[in-house]
Amino acid sequence: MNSQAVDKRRDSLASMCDERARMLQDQFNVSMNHLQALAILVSTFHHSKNPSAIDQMTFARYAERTAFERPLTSGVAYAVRVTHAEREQFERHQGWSIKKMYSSKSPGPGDAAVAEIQETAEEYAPVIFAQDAYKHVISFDMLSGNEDRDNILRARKSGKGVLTAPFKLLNNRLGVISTYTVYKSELPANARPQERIQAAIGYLGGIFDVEALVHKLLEQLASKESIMVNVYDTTNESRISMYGNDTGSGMCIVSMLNFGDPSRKHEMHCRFGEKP
Ligand code: WA2
Repeated sequence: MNSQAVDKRRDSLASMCDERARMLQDQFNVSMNHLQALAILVSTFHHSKNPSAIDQMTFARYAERTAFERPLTSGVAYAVRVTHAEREQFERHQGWSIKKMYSSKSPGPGDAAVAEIQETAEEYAPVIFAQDAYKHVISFDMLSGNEDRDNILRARKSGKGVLTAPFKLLNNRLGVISTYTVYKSELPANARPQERIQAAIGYLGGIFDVEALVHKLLEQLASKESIMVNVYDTTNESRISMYGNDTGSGMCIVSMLNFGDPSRKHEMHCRFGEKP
């Protein structure tokens, strides 16, 4: 191939990659916005009403009926803040006890620290509502898993939507969790981090099923030539694959992705597929 033809191929790959990256980013953004709206719904109809107007059945039904608004998520869940002093009364009221995540399997190297924190826990974040596909997380303390814990602490300090790196969820699928905090209604918009931490009362999480839903999204884009897409979390030096199998060599185009959490970085890498 002459250099002009190579340039032309590169341009065509770049425009296809950008189109895919923009589409993925838009769908991510739309999903995140709707998660924030769900956090406001919980604040309005659960925390600001006595008695609450939301129970698990109501939440699950509403979440299911509005799932089309969150195209990259496979479910949502809501965890509530419970202090150690409130624990007993909370458990009696719910009719179940707060459980640690990952305690059924034998502890791995990273789990000892989590268990230790848990023994002296001052507070918990048990899930009380979940979309049906994630009913199994109800009663689990989201502060007892490293990724979920980091997300919750970061979300409530910042007041913004935050993301985990891709990790293996309780259902053994690869996922990314996005978290929005629900605050006591009197928190001013310009509150300081310390005030935010104190005023947090719950955490709304969206579960992004990147494996399945990114695939579905990319499939909708027809192209003459097959194109291989990989998505990475490039926040740390050792990048984490979010989507794709990273095979192939040759021309590779990198498109930037912005998923709305400034402390995480993502990239889309595109190559032409095998010649038919
Ligand atoms: N939801 C579903 N499966 C999981 C999980 C999770 N977290 N963590 C591990 N597997 C209620 O950020 C608050 C949801 C956490 C939200």
